Amino acid sequence: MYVMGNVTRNTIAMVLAGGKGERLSPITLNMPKPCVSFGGKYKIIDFVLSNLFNSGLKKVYILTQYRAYPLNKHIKESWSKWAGLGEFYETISPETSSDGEEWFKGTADAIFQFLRFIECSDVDYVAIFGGDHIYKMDISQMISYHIVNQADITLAALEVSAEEARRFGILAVNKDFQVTHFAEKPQEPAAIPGRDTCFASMGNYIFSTKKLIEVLKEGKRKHADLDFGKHVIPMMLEKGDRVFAYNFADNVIPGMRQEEKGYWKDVGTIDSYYEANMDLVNVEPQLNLYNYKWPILANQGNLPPAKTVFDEDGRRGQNLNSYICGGCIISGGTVRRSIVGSRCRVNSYSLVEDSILFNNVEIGRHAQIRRAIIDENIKIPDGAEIGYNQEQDLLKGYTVTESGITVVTKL
Ligand code: ADQ
Ligand code: ADP
Repeated sequence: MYVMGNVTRNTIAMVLAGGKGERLSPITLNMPKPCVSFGGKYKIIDFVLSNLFNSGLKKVYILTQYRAYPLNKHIKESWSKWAGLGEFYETISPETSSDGEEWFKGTADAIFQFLRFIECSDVDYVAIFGGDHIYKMDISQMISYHIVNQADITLAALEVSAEEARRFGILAVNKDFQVTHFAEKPQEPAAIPGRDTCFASMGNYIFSTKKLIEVLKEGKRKHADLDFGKHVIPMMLEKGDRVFAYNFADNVIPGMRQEEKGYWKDVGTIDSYYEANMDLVNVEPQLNLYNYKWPILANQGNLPPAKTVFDEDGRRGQNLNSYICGGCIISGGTVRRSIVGSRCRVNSYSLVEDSILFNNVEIGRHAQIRRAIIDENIKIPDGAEIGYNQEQDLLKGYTVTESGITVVTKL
């Protein structure tokens, strides 16, 4: 078998982090999806970067495009310090050349524009991963699998319901898990034989370097907007390249609990994002962030501890079944089943239930908040009610989702 250090040292990673995440609007109006906070102190991109880090893969380029600034800042502040000799976490963005502005036109085009980084990297494998998902994965197992199969490309894949399948690349495999068919976001997704589920691409690929260079050059001759799902994978299948699926359900990380097996969330819509956050404050969440054998790294910040205080009237500030981040002061208010980001204040006689507060939110006295997401740096006035009356919330200019989650952003 392959030794982990050997395969991961022979691999560089390119993380695609430029997507707009339109379905998460208005949360993504000022933030790219990978930079949206999750679980209070994390950003969505911290999950894939932690997976790479814990797998021993520390040569990482992060490709940014939409609203690149907050992402650049986050990588610089939180990730650059984890790099050692010859290792790096660096963001790269589209460049303007004398030929005019070269915006990335598709996921594979984004990689193509930085082909020279790959060509001079002297590694045999390139891991191309999305920056948009919440999951834990030992990527070295997928690289070993790729090597054993002598594959040209390996796609990470998992079973999804037929309703979800239209949003993904859907594959069919033979008994050896060699991919026989691939369709990007098909209208009528083909089910796994004998089941009512489909096998979906997670948008995470391991490429053999030589093959990647070859197919990108060839693909760019035909498609200016070269995309992995739309063009590169179908083209490789047509040419008879060795395309394999890696079954995510086979991945095991140290300290993993049974409920966590196969956990992978797209968090692409407000409702799915909200649900995945709320899972964390369950007594037995599916995603366990307290497994120190597979830590999710984040910006530690230099913040004082969270504090709860009795106010001057003797009202007890309390947190029940919640995540409260550093620098928060819960003073005479009550927080239940909620995620409270760094540096928030919850003032006397207020109630925050089943909600997500981003960083630096202040909840005024007597305010009542339920089933809401409050964007960062917002001050909720004294006595405000949010999440109790949808019509009122809409009148105030807030967004209300189909399942009744109210999103408050700066207007
Ligand atoms: P999508 O997620 O719909 O499908 P896309 O929107 O292209 O594909 O995004 C893929 C990743 O690339 C995301 O992480 C996004 O942030 C990033 N990205 C998008 N455009 C970018 C750009 N111009 N520059 C840098 N990064 C960019 C893909 C696959 C499907 C698969 C799903 C799984 O095409 O086959 O099923 O991912 O979610
Ligand atoms: P099990 O049935 O124990 O899950 P299998 O080896 O039959 O094990 O399949 C493992 C996974 O591979 C399935 O859960 C499914 O996601 C996927 N799979 C199996 N066969 C196919 C196929 N023909 N096309 C697409 N996906 C498949």
